[in-house]
Amino acid sequence: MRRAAVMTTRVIVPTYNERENLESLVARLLALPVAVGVIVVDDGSPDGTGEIADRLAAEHPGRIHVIHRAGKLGLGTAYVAGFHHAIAESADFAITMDADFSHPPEKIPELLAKAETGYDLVIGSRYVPGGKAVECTLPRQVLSWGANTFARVLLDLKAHDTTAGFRCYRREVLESIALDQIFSSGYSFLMEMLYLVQRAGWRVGEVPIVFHNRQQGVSKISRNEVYKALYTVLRLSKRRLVTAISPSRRAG
Ligand SMILES: Nc1nc2c(ncn2[C@@H]2O[C@H](COP(=O)(O)OP(=O)(O)OP(=O)(O)O)[C@@H](O)[C@H]2O)c(=O)[nH]1
Ligand SMILES: [Mg+2]
Repeated sequence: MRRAAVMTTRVIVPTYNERENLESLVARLLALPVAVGVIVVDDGSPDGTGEIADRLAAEHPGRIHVIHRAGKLGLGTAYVAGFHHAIAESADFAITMDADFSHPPEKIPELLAKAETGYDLVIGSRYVPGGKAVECTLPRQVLSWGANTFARVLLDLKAHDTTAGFRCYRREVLESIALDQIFSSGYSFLMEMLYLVQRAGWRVGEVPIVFHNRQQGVSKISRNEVYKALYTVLRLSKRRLVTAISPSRRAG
């Protein structure tokens, strides 16, 4: 029988120089029709985002938790820090999203509704019917499409938006994965995590979203991150191949 108790949700927002966005994002999150707690993971943003997060936490006791890290340690490890906190708080669901409004907060109830129908990971997706990316430059669209296709083909990923940072994870999924052993520390963490989730046999679903390019603040994605993503996909596909042909696997 389904549990009648109210499910608890934490929204993890990694931030690095998001002064223009954080306060209005938190306001939109706290105004949602579903109750969510917010975990901000700030990497010592030079623009004072961490102090804004502390003020918001003081203004909304019990709704916002701030994790301060010493410096820019990467998006992937920021997610992991947030996941550990959500697990420690026994949250039923942990949602990740960017601070720059690329991911519409109002879609959160839909992500949760889909998760509650039996999906273990739900992705807010640009690449399923009804989803799209707007206001993005052509090079950015090509990069995103290329990275997605590359990862889907080489890693046999079933989801259509493999690089999306807007995701809802069931807590058990996070508990089943050795989070601290994930190799990728930056943006390619998203592909690696999706690969691990699918390989573990969890059910992955997608909800269409309209992805808006960042309006305020500056992008942190560098050319280096793109090379790292390429490397991540190649590394994982080699691992996949080796596992597929290893005799112990075939015997088992
Ligand atoms: N804590 C933390 N957050 C980060 C780090 N790098 C990026 N972020 C945050 O991760 C989210 C995604 O970063 P973005 O710069 O928006 O990257 P993007 O969405 O791929 O690129 P643009 O939308 O073009 O800016 C934002 O909320 C950033 O502030 C990091 O090293 N540490
Ligand atoms: Mg962004």
